[in-house]
Amino acid sequence: MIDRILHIIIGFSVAVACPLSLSSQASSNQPNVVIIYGDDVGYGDVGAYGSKQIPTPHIDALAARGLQFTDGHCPAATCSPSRFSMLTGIHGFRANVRILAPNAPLAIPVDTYTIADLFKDAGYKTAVIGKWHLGLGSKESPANWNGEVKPGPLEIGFDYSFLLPSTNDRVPCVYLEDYNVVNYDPNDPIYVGSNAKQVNRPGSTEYPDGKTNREAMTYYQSSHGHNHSVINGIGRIGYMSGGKAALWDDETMADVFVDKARDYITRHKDEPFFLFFSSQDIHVPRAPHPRFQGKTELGYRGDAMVQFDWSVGQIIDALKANGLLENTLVTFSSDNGPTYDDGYVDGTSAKTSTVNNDRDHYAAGPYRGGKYQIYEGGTRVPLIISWPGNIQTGTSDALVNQIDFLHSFATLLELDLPEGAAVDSRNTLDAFLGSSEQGLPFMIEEAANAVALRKDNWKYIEFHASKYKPKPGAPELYDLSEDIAEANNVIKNYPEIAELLKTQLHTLQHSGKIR
Ligand code: NG6
Ligand code: CA
Repeated sequence: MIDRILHIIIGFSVAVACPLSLSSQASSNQPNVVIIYGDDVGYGDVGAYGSKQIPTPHIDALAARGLQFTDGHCPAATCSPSRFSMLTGIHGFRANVRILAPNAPLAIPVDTYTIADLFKDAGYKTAVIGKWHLGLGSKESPANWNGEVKPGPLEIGFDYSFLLPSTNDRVPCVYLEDYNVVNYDPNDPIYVGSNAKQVNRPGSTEYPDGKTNREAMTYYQSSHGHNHSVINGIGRIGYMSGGKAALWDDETMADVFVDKARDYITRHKDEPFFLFFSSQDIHVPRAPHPRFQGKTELGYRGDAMVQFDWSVGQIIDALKANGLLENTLVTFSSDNGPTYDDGYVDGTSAKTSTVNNDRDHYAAGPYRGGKYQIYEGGTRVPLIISWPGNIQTGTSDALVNQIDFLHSFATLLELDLPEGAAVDSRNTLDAFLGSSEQGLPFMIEEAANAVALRKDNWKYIEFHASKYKPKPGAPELYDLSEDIAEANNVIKNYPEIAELLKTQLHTLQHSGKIR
């Protein structure tokens, strides 16, 4: 007991006092970097992580060629804050980033240093292809879907973007290439908003309102929310009108992103590039291409994961075809943990569950909770890094977090971060490349209604009021060395440890930075 307390005190002071080492173990310092990012993919949804029900041969092969982390985390348990943190190296709670509404402005101030800026500074070409959900336009000048939609990724370090602007369950249901809506028709102007009356403009195609036309939801019904504009037979969050010729097709979305990514890789094969490939899979509405439907016994959710695995295989294939596999560092991960019924009656909840059932599929693996939640299932996600010839292969139990990509890649590229940039991003390059088993000495986890501090074997959780739960619960403490499933809250047994962790958490939260 006293040992444990001492360990915490000493560990903390060491972490604060030591300047970060900026030495790099890398043998090549200009690899292409491809971040493959899944949406709501859980720890247990990948074969290499124990999934028996979902075949993921391409992701498993990536793991076999690379390093597979067992304690790898996304920065938050929901999409926008997680992505914000990965791109900026700043915790979402510092900027008050929450899940963004369909027409939200860009959540990353344009003067913020991002991971794309870093690669640009290193002379790379930089692109994002896929789901964005970090807002577009500004507060003063909201996104104009009939003109140039900006600011967006191009203002924060990316040279090229091809986007699903928000999420696939939100309007506008169109692709955006750089500043422009793809297949835009000026005779059918696009309006986006939260209020039906506000967006049904004369001259623009009107879509059924799910609130009054449930029968228009022919793909599947919404289970909660997702009942505003109905597009392609699927109810969405938010209203839009117009843009009929520009509407995406949900079932070919993976094909579209893969084509764009393959094309990007081929076009840039002779210069270093950074590609953020951000799949919509396996977020709701899960609508995999018919060629993937029925590939698992788990329904749409499992089949969407098979589709995502195919996408991963396609990116690897494009790298191989261009002779780039050896000189490309590929990461595979997810923006938050798994969820089942997230708004549509797609059969998932009946067939996939965290509780024991005959399907034996545990989307969060052995961990408690999932998307939205502060328990490990919320942020402990698959994390694989491959860089043939330059990385230790196998598995690593080091505690690592995507928020540290920015600083770690800066180390790899031998670049100093600008003063005040990426304040929560720490250099863990050696852990990411497998040359050290030493991960983070401590780490903050973030969810919609809670924050937690992981340190050594302990996890201390503090809840705060949220929209859905105005009265927060009492703090909790788990000993992960004995209780990986966070089943036994031991805060009453170890009040001194809880107190120390609480103090450290508050210091980190209020100091405005982690480094
Ligand atoms: C929630 C939505 C959910 C999903 C989530 C964002 C409702 C009731 N729930 O508000 O369906 O869209 O936001 O998911 O509308 S995320 O992965 O982008 O964070
Ligand atoms: Ca997500």
